[in-house]
Amino acid sequence: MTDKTLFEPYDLGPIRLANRIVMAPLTRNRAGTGLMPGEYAATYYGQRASAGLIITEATQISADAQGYQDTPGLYTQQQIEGWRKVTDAVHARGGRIFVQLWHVGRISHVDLRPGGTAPVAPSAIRAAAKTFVNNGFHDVSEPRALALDEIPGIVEDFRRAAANAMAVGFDGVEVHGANGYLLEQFIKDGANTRTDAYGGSIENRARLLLEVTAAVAKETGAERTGVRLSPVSSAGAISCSDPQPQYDYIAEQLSALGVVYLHVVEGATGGPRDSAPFDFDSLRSRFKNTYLANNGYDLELANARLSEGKADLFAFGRPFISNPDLVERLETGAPLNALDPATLYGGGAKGYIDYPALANSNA
Ligand code: 8OZ
Repeated sequence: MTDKTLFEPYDLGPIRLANRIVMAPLTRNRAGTGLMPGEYAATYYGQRASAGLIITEATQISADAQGYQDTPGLYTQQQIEGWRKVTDAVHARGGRIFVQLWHVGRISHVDLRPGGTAPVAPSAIRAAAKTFVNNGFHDVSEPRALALDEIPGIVEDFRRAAANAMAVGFDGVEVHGANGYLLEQFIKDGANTRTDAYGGSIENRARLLLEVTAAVAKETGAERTGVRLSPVSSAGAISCSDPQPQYDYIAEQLSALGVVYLHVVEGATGGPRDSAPFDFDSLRSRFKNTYLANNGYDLELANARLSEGKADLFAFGRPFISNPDLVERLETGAPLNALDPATLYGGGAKGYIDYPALANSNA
């Protein structure tokens, strides 16, 4: 295989991607009034449409699902209509876009929550983590454990948001099962001490993720449903005593559901790839569809892993923030723009839609 294959089309289920480079979901905290996509969101995503696939920033399935200031939702009519501008902008430039559906669970703060109520979680275990609220970082609030009879409502909120996504022109949906948020809180025993059908065994801890994914896939088609996982990440101050058998099981079950891709954060989210021992090849071998590799990839590593057959698609995160035409730059060997960390979260156009494309690029 040659380096070229990264830049050749790839068939993701029914969707033809122009290349194998995926824009990772990136939280930017720039939602507008009513948590609809912000004023510049369509421009921002449209500028990045030369990615083979864009996965949007994490997007709330309900008011209950929010944990950070100014992150968008996909549950009100206004939000739904706001996303139409984004999908249109990406499609007008020949791009493909999935929306990442999100419930933060215990990573939240009472000041953001409907009625100032406690965040919901599998168990009443507070994370030693902070969230961005009231324009600053604050400790997350003490959560309460979801009652067994509340769980179908969570599944239903994911399903409804998936229906909204398809109605507004997304090419598919990614279930956010990673980074210490609600679905991962159920999966990992450091956050889940339940004794009902959603806690304890490997099967029980995987149950909510699998129920949500099945419900989403019923709305969108499994061939338009991806799932993101982070088996060994401690993002959100979470731990898991048995990640290998837990995630081997999940990969098998997601494969049986026919999910189109597994998006795997290999190592510590945004950190070292070798933070803990884990056999990621084991997930790939258990999952029959597309494997989307994430975490610290550059062109060299992506090419190496592609030629070894270790992954099909490769997610790039921060480089896409500062390089709207990242694919062209990687393909031509052009230098990359540097990232301004000060404008990552919150603010307006600066650091969002003003990173320059190459002079001859169409980004
Ligand atoms: C950075 C800041 C806030 C949220 C994730 C949705 O880690 C996030 C996130 C990232 O998945």
